[in-house]
Amino acid sequence: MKLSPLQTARYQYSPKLPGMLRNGIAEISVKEGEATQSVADQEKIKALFPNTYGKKEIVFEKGANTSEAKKQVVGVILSGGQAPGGHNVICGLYDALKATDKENVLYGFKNGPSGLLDDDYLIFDDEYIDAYRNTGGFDIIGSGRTKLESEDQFAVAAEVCKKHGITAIVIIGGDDSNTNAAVLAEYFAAHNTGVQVIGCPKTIDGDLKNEDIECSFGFDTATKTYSEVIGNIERDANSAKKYWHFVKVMGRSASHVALECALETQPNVCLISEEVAAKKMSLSQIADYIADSVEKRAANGMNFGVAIIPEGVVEFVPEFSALIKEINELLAGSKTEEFNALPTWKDKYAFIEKGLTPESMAVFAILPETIQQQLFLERDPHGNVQVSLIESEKLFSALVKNKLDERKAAGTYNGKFSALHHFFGYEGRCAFPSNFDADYCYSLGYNAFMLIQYGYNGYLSKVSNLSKPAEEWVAGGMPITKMMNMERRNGEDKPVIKKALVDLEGKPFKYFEAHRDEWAVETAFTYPGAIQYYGPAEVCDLTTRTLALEKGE
Ligand code: FBP
Repeated sequence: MKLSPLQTARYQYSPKLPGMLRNGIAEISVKEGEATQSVADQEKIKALFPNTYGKKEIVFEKGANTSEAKKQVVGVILSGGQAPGGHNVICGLYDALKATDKENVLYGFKNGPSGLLDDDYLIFDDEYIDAYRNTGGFDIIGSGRTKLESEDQFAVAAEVCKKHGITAIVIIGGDDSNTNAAVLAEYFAAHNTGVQVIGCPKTIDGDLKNEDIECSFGFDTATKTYSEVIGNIERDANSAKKYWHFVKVMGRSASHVALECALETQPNVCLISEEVAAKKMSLSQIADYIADSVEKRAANGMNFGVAIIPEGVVEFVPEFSALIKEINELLAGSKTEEFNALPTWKDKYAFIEKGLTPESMAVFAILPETIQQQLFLERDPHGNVQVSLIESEKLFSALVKNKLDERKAAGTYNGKFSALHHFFGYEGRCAFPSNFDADYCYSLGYNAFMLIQYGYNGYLSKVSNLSKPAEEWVAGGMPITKMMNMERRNGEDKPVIKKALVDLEGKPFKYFEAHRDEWAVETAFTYPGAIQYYGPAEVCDLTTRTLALEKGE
């Protein structure tokens, strides 16, 4: 494989560990804190996790290692969407495992959780690991979205572990995968398998965070990557002064990615889905909100700008989610065939008009035709509309254009509006991890092994105090059950880790709210530039603005 100069240089980078993990394995002792309670629904969660509930929070510190000497055979799984730093979690895990005992073994189950069920694996050695240090991607073993959630799957997993003498499984995943890690841990404990399960918090979406987990890994690099490009687009817009750019960013339901990019780049507009839901905004109100910025800037001679749109926003518009529900029902069962058999879009439109309520039809009617067709043509295997595929950046620019045409006719607007569209998601998920993510991930993996070595089961690897230099980070573990509550999922009450949406009372949103009116009218763009890997710490080791604001910095 031909290596780029950066890749060669990154192989040599030594990730920074928290101070308490720096003196070598023999000098890592454990301090147990208080017994924990789940964040809500304590009785129910306790009943569901009788073997793993209520365990103590733990913190590592410098001191004599008192863990029991035992050969460890660990299996690791990457679960879900790629996030920069995943390779370093595995490198940190491998290094701690080998530093403890050269005879320890690390299995990598391939292509996500299905690798464990299919017993599809590789065994890591130094040469293999060294080719992935500090690199982006999940290609070290591949990832997948199979969910490990049923008793049958757990029984197969237990068999596979027994076959290889596996003592622990590390699951690197988001809120769902770590919820399942907790259920698997409970199963292993209840069946006396002796196999431990440790989770690591991953996702670029930033929605796996709570009072224990300050941020999921990958969020830092992904948002820095998007912010770099958004900043470049802003500078282009400010140079040519002729385009409005509508930029959709990934992040699934939560708007953490959009908000962080806005804090980094100060665009004219950034929608926050959670606010749209709280204010019950309609499509028309959102379009007016954006059009106001276009109009005010045009009045100052600035027919250009940048608007950031979070991936999940349309789901948060009440009238739009009602429309989606009706479309799903309209095409349930054999009606899909009936619909597909209609020869022209005009016939299909008449079918739709007949089937929707007048309220939903009114919403449908204002959508651009390409979006109308997307709603009916691109559907998942269950026949449901794939909301994530809706090109909301194009939807909103079209709705804004309609508003501006109306305003032009009314004589209140006399500018030019020319829109360009972008979607940033995959571009950031496999970037070379920033120093922050390289350090954080390596620490999470190293720490995960220490949790295994000290015998913990059903814990999330926890590294905190992240807005400070790595020396001051605090390494330890938290029982996953502590982060759980009961939620209704697919018609059933389930114990889950609560997904973190943007907190409208939180400091990052409040900062944005206090500045956005100015940004909407002025050209207040900021240009973060590319991630820097080498140079002064104040340039290279920066955390996100979100984390800094949350920590009051
Ligand atoms: P995870 O939640 O698994 O970390 O994935 C995040 C994400 O990148 C979302 O932002 C996005 O909506 C989704 O994955 C895309 O999924 P896919 O890779 O299957 O297209």
